[in-house]
Amino acid sequence: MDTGCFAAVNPDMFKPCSERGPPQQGGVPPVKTSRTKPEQSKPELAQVVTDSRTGRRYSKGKLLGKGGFARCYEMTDLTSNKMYAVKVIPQNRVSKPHQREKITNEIELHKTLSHKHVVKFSHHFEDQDNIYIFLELCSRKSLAHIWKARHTLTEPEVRYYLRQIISGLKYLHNRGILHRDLKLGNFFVNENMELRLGDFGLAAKLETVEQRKKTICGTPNYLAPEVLNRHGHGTESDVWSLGCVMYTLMCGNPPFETLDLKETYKCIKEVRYNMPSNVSPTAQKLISGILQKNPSDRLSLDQILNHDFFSKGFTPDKLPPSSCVMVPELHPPSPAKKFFTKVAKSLFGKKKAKVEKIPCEEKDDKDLSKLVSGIVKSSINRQISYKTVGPNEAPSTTGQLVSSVPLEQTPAEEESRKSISRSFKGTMASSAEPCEDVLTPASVTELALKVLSSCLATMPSATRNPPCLSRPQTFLWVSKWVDYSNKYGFGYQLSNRSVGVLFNEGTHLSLCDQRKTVHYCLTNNKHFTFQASSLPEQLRSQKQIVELMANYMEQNLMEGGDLHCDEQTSSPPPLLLQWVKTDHALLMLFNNGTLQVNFYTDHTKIILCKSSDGSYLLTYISRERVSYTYLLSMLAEMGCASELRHRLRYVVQLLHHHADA
Ligand code: 11G
Repeated sequence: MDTGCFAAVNPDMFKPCSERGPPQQGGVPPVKTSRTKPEQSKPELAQVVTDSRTGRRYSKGKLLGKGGFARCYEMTDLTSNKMYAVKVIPQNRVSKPHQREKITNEIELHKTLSHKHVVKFSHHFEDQDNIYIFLELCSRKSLAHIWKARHTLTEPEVRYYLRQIISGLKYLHNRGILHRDLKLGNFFVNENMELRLGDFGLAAKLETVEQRKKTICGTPNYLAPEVLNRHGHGTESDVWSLGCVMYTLMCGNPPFETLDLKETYKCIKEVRYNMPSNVSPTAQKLISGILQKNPSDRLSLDQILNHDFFSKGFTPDKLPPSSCVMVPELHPPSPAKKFFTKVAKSLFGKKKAKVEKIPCEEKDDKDLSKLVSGIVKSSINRQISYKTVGPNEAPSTTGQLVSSVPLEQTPAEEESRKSISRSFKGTMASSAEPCEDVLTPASVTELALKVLSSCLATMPSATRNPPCLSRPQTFLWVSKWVDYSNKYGFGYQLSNRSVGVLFNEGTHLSLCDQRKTVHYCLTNNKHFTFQASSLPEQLRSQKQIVELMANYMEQNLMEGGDLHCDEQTSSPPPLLLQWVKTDHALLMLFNNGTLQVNFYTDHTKIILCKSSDGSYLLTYISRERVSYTYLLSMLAEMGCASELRHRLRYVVQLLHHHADA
C-alpha cells in the first residue's frame, strides 16, 4: 500500500481511549515514519496547577482520555468552581517547531470561534512542564460514546444531532474554516444533551483549489474521494464526512468499512457502499445525495437541511440523557402543540415566550409580580407520577382524546386501580390561613364520595335509568379542555363559554363575559376581578396564555355535550380547584362542589352538582353527547342501567384513591 503521499502523520490525537484501536475506514494507517520514539516516562501531573500570570489555581479531576500529544483531564477552577475539559500537552512533545506550530495554530483558530454548537475555548497557559488548553466540559462525552452504546440511532435522533452539527459547520464554513476531521469522536455532548463541534487540530483556512495543499496531515477519518485523490480539501469534503457520519449513525457501521484499508480506499474512490434495506427511502436518498464522488454534485449544507429527510420528519427539541444508552421514546408534537407553538411565536416573538422573562421588579402589586414571573419556572403544585402519557409530552390530551380501550369492557378492578394510581394532576394553590367556608379539593372529594357511595350502596339493580329531569336547573360543566401542563397549565371552557386556566403553580385566571372580564385567583380564597381593558401589567402574559388556549379549544375541539347555558355576567364562574388524569378518565373538582369525570374512550361524562335547593343532581352525557340529568335520590331509589352504574363505580374508586393519596 502506498501511503507515501501523506506528508505527515499526526498521532491519534485526542481520541477517547475507547475509540482508538484498529484504524477506522477512511483513516490513514500508521504511516511508516522514522523510528517512533520509545514511550517516555511521563511525569505525573500535579494535583493542583497554577496559572502564574493570573494566580488562578486549578485542581485536577478525572482523566478524560489520552491522545498522541495530550492527556485530557477534568479540572476545576478553585476560585469559581467552574469545571473544564483540559488538554495537557507536555512541553517535551512539542519541542520541534512544526509540532509547536500545530498547537499554536489550533489555539489561535479555536480562540476566535464563538457559536452555540462549537466547543467553547476558554483560555490557555503554559508552565515549565505543560501547555494547558481549557475547553468547555461536555459531560456526556461524544457521539462516539453514544454510538458505541447504541450502535444505531433513530431517525429523529439523527436529525437532532445532524441539525446541530450542520449549524456549527455552517458557522465554520461561513468564516472560511474547514474542520477536516468530522467524526463521531469530535461531536461532544454536554450535560443538556446539546452537541458541540470540537477538536480543531486539523482545521484550516479555506483556500482556492489551486492554493490547496494536496497532502493530508494527521489521521482524518472519513476521507472524501477528492482528498484521497490529492485534489485538496474543500467545504464539500467536510460535507462528505458528514454523509459518512449520518450513514454510521443510521446503519451502525461506517459506509466504506472493510478489513483491508487499501480496499476501503478503493471503495471510497468508487463510492461503493451497501445500503441496508431498513433505512428509510428518504434517508437513503439524502445519504446518496451527500456521498457523491464529484464534490460539485454533492448537496450543500442548506440543501441537506431542506431535504425531505429533515423537512418531512420530526426533530425533537431535546433528547433525554437516557438516549445515550437506550432507544428513547419520542413523540412527534401533537396538532395542539403545533398550534400553540405557532400562536406563541406570533404572540411572543420567535424566541422564548415572554412569560418566561417577565422581570420581578415590575411595579404595582409585588405579590402578583412574583407569581407571574414564577409561572413557567415553577410547578410546585403539580404532583406528577409517571404514567403512560409522560408529563413532558406536548399538550397531549384534549377533550376529545380517543383511546383504544373501549369503556364497555370495564377493566378488572385491579387494572382500574393500577390505572388510577398512575394519575397526575394540577391543584389550585391554597392560602396560608385556612378558611372554613371555602371548599377545597379534599372537601369536594369527600362530599362527592359520601353521596355517590351511599347512592351506589342503596341502588337496586335495574336495567333502565329512571326518568330524567325534563327541564333541569342550569349548572356549569366543562365542555372542552386542553392539558398544556407540560408548559403552562390546564385550560377549560365551561358550558357558558367562559374559559379558565389552572396554572401549574396554582394560580387561576378565567375570562368571562366574552373575554371582557378577568377573574384572577391567587389562592382558593384570594379572588380579584378586573376589566380586561384595565388589567394590571403583571397579569397580561397569563391572560394571553388563557386566550391562546381558548382560541385553540374554540377552533379545534368539539363541544362535549348538548347542554348549554348563558353567561351570567355578574358572578364569577366556578373555579377549577383540581384536575386529575388517569389512564381512562379525567376528574375535575370545582369550588362550588361540582365534580366532573370525562371518560376518554367514548367521551361520556358524569357531572355531580348541587342544585339551589340542596339536592344533588347527576348528569350523564352519553357517547352521542346527549345529556340526561337525574336527581341523585331517584337513582338511589330506582337504580340505573349498567352503562351508568359502571361509570359511577369507577368514579367512586377514583375518588377513594384520590382521597387516600
Ligand atoms: O475537545 C475536547 N472536549 C471539548 C471535551 C476533548 C479534549 C479535552 N474531550 C475529550 C477528552 C478525551 C478525548 C476527547 C472532551 N471531553 C469532555 N468534554 C469536552
